[in-house]
Amino acid sequence: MLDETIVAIATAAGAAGLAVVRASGTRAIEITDRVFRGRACLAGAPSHTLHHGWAVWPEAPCVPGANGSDGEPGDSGGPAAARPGAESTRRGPDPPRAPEPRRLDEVVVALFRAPRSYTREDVVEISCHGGRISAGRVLAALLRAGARLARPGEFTLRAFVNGRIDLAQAEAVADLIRAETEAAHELALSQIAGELSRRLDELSERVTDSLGEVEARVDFAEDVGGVEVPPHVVSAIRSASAELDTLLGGAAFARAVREGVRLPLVGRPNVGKSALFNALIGEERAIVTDLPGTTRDRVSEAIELNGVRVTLSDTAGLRAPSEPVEAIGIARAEQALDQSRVVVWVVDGAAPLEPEDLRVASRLDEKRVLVALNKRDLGPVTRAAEVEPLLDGASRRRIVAVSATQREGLDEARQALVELLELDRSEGLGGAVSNPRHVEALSRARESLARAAAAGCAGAPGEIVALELREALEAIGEVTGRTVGEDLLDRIFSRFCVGK
Ligand SMILES: Nc1nc2c(ncn2[C@@H]2O[C@H](COP(=O)(O)OP(=O)(O)OP(=O)(O)O)[C@@H](O)[C@H]2O)c(=O)[nH]1
Ligand SMILES: [Mg+2]
Repeated sequence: MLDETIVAIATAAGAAGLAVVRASGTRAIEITDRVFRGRACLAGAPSHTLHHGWAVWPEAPCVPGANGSDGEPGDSGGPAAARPGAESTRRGPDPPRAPEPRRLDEVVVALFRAPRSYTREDVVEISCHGGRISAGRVLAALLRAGARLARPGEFTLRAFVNGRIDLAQAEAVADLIRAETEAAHELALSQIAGELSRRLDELSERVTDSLGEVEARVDFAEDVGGVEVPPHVVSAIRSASAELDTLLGGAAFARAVREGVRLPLVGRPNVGKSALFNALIGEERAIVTDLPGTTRDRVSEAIELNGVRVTLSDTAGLRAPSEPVEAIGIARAEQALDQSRVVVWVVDGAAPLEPEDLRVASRLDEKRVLVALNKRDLGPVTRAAEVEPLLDGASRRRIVAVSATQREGLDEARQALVELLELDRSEGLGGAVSNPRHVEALSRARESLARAAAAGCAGAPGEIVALELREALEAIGEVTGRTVGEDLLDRIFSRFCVGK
């Protein structure tokens, strides 16, 4: 698999100044030479160099020296074949020429020789013109010349397999490309730079040290005095577990940064959900009328709160539907409410609470709820004190008086959302865990460490503690993609030097 040379268009399709076609593998340079005509063959060129020329359809392999100044790109006169006089003054009579290959585009080739490249293999990046045709032509030529089309993520996979980056860094590359906010970008960048990996490596090292001590005691019980786990090892395990607690403590926020948050506005009809939705997104997107039952379908729009992408959705007012279309809209609103961990419950603050309000309130258990007491410009009728007791089941709540139409209280509402969603973390995102796969694996590691510490503390046999520590290491290794096996054994023997 790794001996195949892969190619792909690395840039997005469509009209653009440039497009880049990338090749990686042992034959990347040789294959590119078949489709490139510049001053000289790439085969003899040093790494990290740029070469201006033409991409051509690969009829014949590039022969060193045969390129000469042929087809020097950018010349207004076109290919050198059209200027035989210039050739003959320097080199004498023209040799018989092969037919000129078909030109595909004018390009610049960047050459990166292994191992100083993205994949640690020979890599060639061909910058051609953007648009629908150029990159496709260059790609087709490279395929014709012997490369294979890369699968999604295969360049990054090779960077991982060849040991340039670990698995967490490789996954962060995908996150970076998908990032829709500055914060999501910053988070992915910190992971690519290896901040999370370094924290996990350091953690694994500490756990491996503890395991080394425990196993050595088990294996050489007579030499080191018993199989019980000494207190300093138990406390080392506890501190590793605490480190994972900290790491996972930031995971909810980091995940929100990575994936964004969905936030439906719910409530009975006519309380001003659509008006508030429009006010928060700063656009008259949803229809607002004084007729209850105006909104039928869900309308969504994203805003950014503290660097997190929050997708608000306006929903149909919750009540007993009067006709089938409204019933569908209400079913969608109920679905949005049930599926969301956090909601904005809009209440008409200028009117008494109605049975329909109470029915909405009864569906808020276990949720984080921002109550928007709307229409505050009309004077308060329903106050926070009346709403508060209805939110007993909610996991977190904030109540804010607003006026959607007068644009009042919106900053307080946004701030309340930031607090509700815990987006107000002051520490940076560097090294945070955001990927659910990582969160799951590290949660398992934390549980194993907690069990290991508890077992060690209770005087359980070292084997039990070692078992849990090994599981913790394996789980952490799942994140970075590393394994322990061999070096664990090395560590045990190098540290204890029992000498038997
Ligand atoms: N005075 C005042 N009127 C408001 C305010 N917010 C909304 N309204 C009015 O209340 C009425 C209903 O507003 P909508 O936003 O359509 O209410 P809704 O909750 O989306 O209603 P449905 O879509 O029917 O569920 C409209 O006439 C709005 O102009 C406010 O803050 N102050
Ligand atoms: Mg509406």
